Amino acid sequence: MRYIAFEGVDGAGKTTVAGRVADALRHDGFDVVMVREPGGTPIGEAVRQILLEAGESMVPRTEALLFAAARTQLAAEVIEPALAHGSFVLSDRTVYSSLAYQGGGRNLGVESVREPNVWGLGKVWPELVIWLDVDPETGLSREDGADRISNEGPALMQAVAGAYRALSESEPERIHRIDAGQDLDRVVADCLAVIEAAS
Ligand code: Z5A
Repeated sequence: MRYIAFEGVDGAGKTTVAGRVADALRHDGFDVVMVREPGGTPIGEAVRQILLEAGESMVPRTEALLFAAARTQLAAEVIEPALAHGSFVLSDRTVYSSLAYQGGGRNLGVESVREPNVWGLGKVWPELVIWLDVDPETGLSREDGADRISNEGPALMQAVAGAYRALSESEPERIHRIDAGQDLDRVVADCLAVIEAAS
């Protein structure tokens, strides 16, 4: 399994942990491509700016479709070629963020949000999802910057955390929960163990 997602509420440690896992895989001789969502391509970064900095007037369906559009570009331009080349792709957020934030957090419904993403991504779907599970309050306290979505605070993040839990129960073979409240070294070691077991 080469397309690996790092998921979780804000401040769960996705960026930090994905970086440490990439270092370990590279140390073992693997080629690793790291991407982040939204972003990772010129079009995706432009969409990211709109998503994170637009005013409060953005309606939830627009938000969901913009995330899906940025992701579709990333899949075609970066992820599919990297996987074809045999690289690991470690992604800081993926379609599972949309299912949790827009599907669960915004109440659009997981299956409604899945649809445009399936259309956009085709087969380029995360094979392994590492869900860094941390109490949303702890996650928010770890963050040093804020954006339009994180500014909405604990209620949205509790709904998102609940959505991740429900997703992990409905796709247990793909989504692996890691206790991200642990010491960082322990979190990284647990992730590497999951990846090794899935390989
Ligand atoms: N979003 C969405 O709604 N729908 C979607 O489809 C997608 C995204 C793709 C993206 O912002 C926003 O878009 C996000 C979800 C939404 N917003 N909100 N709200 P982003 O990518 O810029 O921000 P983020 O995803 O919230 O990531 P983050 O703030 O960068 O958090 P993180 O990557 O999970 O955490 P971190 O930066 O690795 O770590 C934060 C700090 O905690 C840092 O100082 C670490 O050293 C520390 N840390 C990490 N792990 C530990 C442990 N285990 N112990 C102690 N300290 C730790």
